[in-house]
Amino acid sequence: QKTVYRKNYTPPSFLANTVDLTFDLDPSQTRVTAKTELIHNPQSKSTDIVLYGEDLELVGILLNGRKLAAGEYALENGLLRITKAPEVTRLEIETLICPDKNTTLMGLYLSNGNFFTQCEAEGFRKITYFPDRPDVMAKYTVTLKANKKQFPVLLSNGNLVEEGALPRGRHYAKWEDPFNKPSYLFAIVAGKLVCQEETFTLASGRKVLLQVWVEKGNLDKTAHAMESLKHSIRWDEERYGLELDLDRFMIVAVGDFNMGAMENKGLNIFNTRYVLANPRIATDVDYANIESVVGHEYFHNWTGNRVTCRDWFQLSLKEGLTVFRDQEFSADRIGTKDGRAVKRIEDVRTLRQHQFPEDAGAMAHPVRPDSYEEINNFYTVTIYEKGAEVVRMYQTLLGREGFRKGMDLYFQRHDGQAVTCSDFLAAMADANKQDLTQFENWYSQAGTPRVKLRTRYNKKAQSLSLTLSQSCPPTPEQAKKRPFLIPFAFGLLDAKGKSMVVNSHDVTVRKKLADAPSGTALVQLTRKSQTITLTGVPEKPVISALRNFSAPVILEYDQSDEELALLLSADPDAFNRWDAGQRLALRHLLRLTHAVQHKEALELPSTLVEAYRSVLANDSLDPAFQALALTLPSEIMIAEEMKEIDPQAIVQARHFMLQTLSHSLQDEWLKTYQTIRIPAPYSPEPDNAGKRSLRNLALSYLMEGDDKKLMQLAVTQYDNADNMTDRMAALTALTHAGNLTSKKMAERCLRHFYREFRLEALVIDKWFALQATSPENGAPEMRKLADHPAFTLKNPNRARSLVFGFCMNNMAQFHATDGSGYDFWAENILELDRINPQIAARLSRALTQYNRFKPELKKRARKTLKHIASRKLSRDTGEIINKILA
Ligand code: HT7
Ligand code: ZN
Repeated sequence: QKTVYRKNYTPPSFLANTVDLTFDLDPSQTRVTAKTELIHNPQSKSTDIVLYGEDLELVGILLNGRKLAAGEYALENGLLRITKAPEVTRLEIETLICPDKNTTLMGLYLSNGNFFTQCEAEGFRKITYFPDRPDVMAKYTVTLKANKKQFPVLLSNGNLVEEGALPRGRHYAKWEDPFNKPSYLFAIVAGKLVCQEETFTLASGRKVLLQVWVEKGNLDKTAHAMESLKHSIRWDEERYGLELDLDRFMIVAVGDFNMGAMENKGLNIFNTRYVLANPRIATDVDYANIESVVGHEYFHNWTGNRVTCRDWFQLSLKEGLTVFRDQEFSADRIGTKDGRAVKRIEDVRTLRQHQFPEDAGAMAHPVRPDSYEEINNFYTVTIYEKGAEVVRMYQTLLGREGFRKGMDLYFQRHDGQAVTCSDFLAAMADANKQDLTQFENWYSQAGTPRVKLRTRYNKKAQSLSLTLSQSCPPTPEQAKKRPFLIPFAFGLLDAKGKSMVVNSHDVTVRKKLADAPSGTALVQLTRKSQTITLTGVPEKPVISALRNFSAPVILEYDQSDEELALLLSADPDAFNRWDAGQRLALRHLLRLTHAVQHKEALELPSTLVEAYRSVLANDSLDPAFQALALTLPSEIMIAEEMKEIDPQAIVQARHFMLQTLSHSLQDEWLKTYQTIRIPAPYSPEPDNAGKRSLRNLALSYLMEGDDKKLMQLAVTQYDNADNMTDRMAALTALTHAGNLTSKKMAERCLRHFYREFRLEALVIDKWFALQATSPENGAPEMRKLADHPAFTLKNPNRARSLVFGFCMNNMAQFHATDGSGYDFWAENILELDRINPQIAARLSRALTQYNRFKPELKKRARKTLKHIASRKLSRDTGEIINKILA
């Protein structure tokens, strides 16, 4: 495998001015003519033109109007090289491609008979030979020609400048994008599509055309995406002063897509999952995800498109920043009492659930990686979610105003350029006249730092000393780490839970600290160990540490159950209130797991039960917050805390805690379930969604006991639901309850669900996922489901629902000691790898932490990994499997 290194970056030898593309669209053979004007880059010593190409049939090349003979260029390993090219070179290249054979969903492909493209990161080279790298930016003109009946709609980036009829039932459309862009932002769509459209007035008064394109049967599911787009446009104007720079902005939904969505300039292409919604098919979570992904892609228009990445090592420059922006957008949109905290909790949960394990495993890499074999493998939670945390830390350190100044300077300096993470850091530092040199370590070092807190209270002197020490475990190719600059926010509570004042010369009590209640102080931890002293502390306080999760670290701080219970009930920082509950639960889940392993009696202390009871009984809390506070840490989070992972013991311990909380608080759960009233008709507004999530959590706790009367509640809810959230929650509760009574009821509902929704692909995905994640179902059940006529590995959403659902979210069954789960996993990787290497490589990550599993599983996992490694693998899957085995 060829490794690409960041340190080897060299500027492109030629830059492109203009690109004029013509597509003669035909499913089995599409002809592409690419006329590119290239100009030598004074920053490069080379005079060779280097063009990338993959799976292309080259028909011919003209250079400044002259046909090149075969000996005048070299074509080797996907590189077309023209040596000693003139200073200004006009190239005309003709290629043939086969969209109907393209199952990778990169480049030009077909989905349900319509044409789509996906060019990020390196898909443009599957369309034509081109300097397919993000630092080559050009103006594109695109002409699409196709059969009119089969492909009535022809779309590309920018503005439609011409359209008309052609002989033999064909027609054409010509598009011009007024902005310079790298090839990865190029897109076309052609086929039978319809749209919902609206004229929207920007803050400046300029009018723009907004369109959401879907297949005909889905026109009743576009309203929420359109609303989300309008809210996104407004938010970016208000928060960052950024205006939509185009006259026309399109979103197109496609059923076959490798990721969530793609920010092609003016022509965003979306997985149907992040566009289509109506109450019948979409849950509250789907609605929220659609809003956030529509926002994300729209925000890329500035952070990614207007200012793009110099090379793919800088991916987090656009992704981390844009995730941060979409997180802030969604947090602002919630608008309930603890809305921003609720969003913060959800985001940190994602980070802990997915990114922390990645950072602790074989695929750990810095936010700005140093090398890769296949760039598609680096669209990771580290680049996206940890990258967003890194951006958030600038805001925490500089305040919201300081952060905005940094953003303004970033655009002022770099609009229209392809830049690096260091350029972003420099803009933040310069706009605020701060030295952020040490902050660079967040970009260059992998691994989750651990921050240890030790406190000493001196009653006589009324002083409190806090000693903060940081460390970071070794990660692949990085044994030793330099200290990070860690913004550490904290506050103090007295024994009654009242905030205490923080007095110290060592910390900043910042009024403008975003999302911090008064009394929150900020320490900049820069050394390996640092002690600060607080004075005028009249009593030994309870410390609320790392408020609002001010840095992506693991906090090591021993607090008693009583202290955690106090924080859970009284911390004015809502995030830390939630986190105290999680730490309390996690501590006992670990203790219970240990007890299961050693066949000891299982018990839950009353502190925990009572702490939960008071959260549930407290009507003044935001229901969405209550639901999060009463949701136990996941199995993966428990595993993360264990030296040697024992999946079966974890699942059993967690199940015991759920059952105990179900029994001990049964009256409260029932009361919550019966008294929460949600206005009809259904609306996905956060206020109602929050109530539904608490009500449905109560239902799932009630299902933990094998009580027929309680089970009937779920069946009734399933039968009467007027929306997918309630229907799905009831079905999940029944399917996952795992007792005989629920099983029979679940079977009937599952059959009904399939019949009712068989024509809605996204709902059938839910049907598969629900069964794949049921603790009752093992590899044999998965095989049966994989034989279902509605199952196919060719569609990534469907593959994700069943295979990923089982391998990533069904801990006990996937890690079955007989190895049946691993065998199922291996078979699917090998089959998928022939169809779609990107998706196969993602599935391969299920065992990145195999080294930490108990010995018998570790051995079995290694055998399976070796079996996969012995086969011929794609570059994508090969990189992951080999790194896991290394
Ligand atoms: N920037 C987009 C990346 C993307 C992608 C990457 C590889 C293969 C397929 C892909 N589809 C979309 C997504 C985003 O972050 O907005
Ligand atoms: Zn993105």
